[in-house]
Order: sequence, then structure tokens, then C-alpha cells
Amino acid sequence: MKFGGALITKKDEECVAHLEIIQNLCAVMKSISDDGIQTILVHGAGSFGHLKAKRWRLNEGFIPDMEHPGDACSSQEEAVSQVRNDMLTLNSIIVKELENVGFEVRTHPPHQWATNLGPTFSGSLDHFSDSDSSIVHVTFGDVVDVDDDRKFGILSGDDLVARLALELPAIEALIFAMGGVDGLLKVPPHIATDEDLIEHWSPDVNYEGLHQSDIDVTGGIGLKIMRGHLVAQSGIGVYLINGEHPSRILSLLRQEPWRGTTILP
Ligand code: IP8
Repeated sequence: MKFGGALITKKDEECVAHLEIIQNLCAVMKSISDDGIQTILVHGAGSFGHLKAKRWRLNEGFIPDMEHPGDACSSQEEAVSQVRNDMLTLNSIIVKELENVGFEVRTHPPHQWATNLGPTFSGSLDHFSDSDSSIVHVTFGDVVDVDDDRKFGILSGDDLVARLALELPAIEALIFAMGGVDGLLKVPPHIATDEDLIEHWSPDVNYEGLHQSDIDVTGGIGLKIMRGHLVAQSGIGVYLINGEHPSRILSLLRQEPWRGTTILP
């Protein structure tokens, strides 16, 4: 399961979480676990990552003598460590809510075990293998070290969740819980009506998504679709669901009617 950053954080306010949404999502994760299904959680960064990373151009890697007068940090190196800390803070908010509903949680911060970028980033996924549905392994989009002149870069949660889905055994579904939309839409979200939801997407279907490249340092909806499609091609069910209505996730897994988008292989 991927919790989108725009779902779990307030978009324009740096480092503010949407606590009620996180609590509702964690309650649904608990119901899923009570059904005997184990979940691995990957969460995005939202305003705990993208705003500062964008200001310091961390997605472009190391830029000699980069400055940002008036900012709370004074170098890219300092920004890297602040964004890593901010992500640990967001993670701890989510972990606390998972523990409150009764999970045992194991967090794996990517800057401690992953290097390089994109869907073939390096790092062993061994520590995510576990078959106990009361344990949730958690990881998240992060700033990781890169083995070339860039020195560091942004590893998106969408790349993490794709590798986990493709490489761990017995994964049945990959669910992207998103904020503000019911799934993929035929027209831009602000003019969409209920009829504009794309229920089944394959590469020949056009979609419109809002990619806020002014604040987003990873790939927005386009990256989700690319990674989702890669995973769907291996026979795993891939779904986009509005995380503000988390009961739809339960309906999907219980094979009841649900609203959202299925990514076809
Ligand atoms: O929100 C981005 O992860 P994403 C991570 O999953 C940072 O793409 C630190 C901006």
C-alpha cells in the first residue's frame, strides 16, 4: 500500500500532517490485517519533503556553492539532513497511529539501506519479508546517497513500492491511496465530474492529472502510472483509490463494489 504524500500531509503548509486521514487509513489497515492479509506500507513525503527539497534542488543532486539566502538551512548538505529528519518525523506520526490500532511496526528509512534512484535502485529488500499479518513493515520516499557526482537524490515512494511489489513473494495487490481524486480522471481534477473517472486504465487511454512541478520533486501521477503499469504487467492487481474514503480499499479487497481505477497490464 502506498499512502500518497498529498493525502497524508497538508500541501501548502510545511511539515503539517493530516492526522485524521492517517488515523482512518490505519484503522482500515487494521481491518485488512484482521481479514488475514499482511500489508507493507510505503508513504510519500508531501509537505514534509517536497517543499524543502525543491528549494534546495535536491532532486538535481549536488550543486557546488548552491545558496538560498534567508532559508533556515545554509547548504544543500544541511537541507539533505533536514529533509531526512522531517521524513523521520512524518514516519513517526504514522507509526504511532499504526501502533495505536494494535500493529507491531518495523520502519526501514531508505537513507539507511538504499542507494541510487529509479525503479532499479540498490538495496536489499530482505528485511521486508515476514509472514505475520500483525507486523507492518514501513518505508517512505527519502533522500538517498547516489554513487556518482550527484552524491544524493530523491528516491520516490513510488519506486520503492514498485520494487517491493515485484520482488517480494506472494504480493497480490498494489494499492495507491491518493488525495483529492477518486482515481485516474479523463479531465483535470478541478473540472471533473463523477462520470470522468477512468475505471480501467491501459496505455491507450488518455488521462489528465495535476502534476505540480513547481512543488513536486518526483513524478506526480505520471510516475505512479508508469510504476503501476510495470507492476500490473507481472500479474499483480494495481489500483488507485481515494484515500479520503478508505472503506473503498476494504471493499476492493473483500470483492465488493468499490470506486477507483484498475491499472490493466
Ligand atoms: O512523495 C518523495 O517521495 P514521494 C521523497 O513518494 C522526498 O515521491 C524526500 C521528497
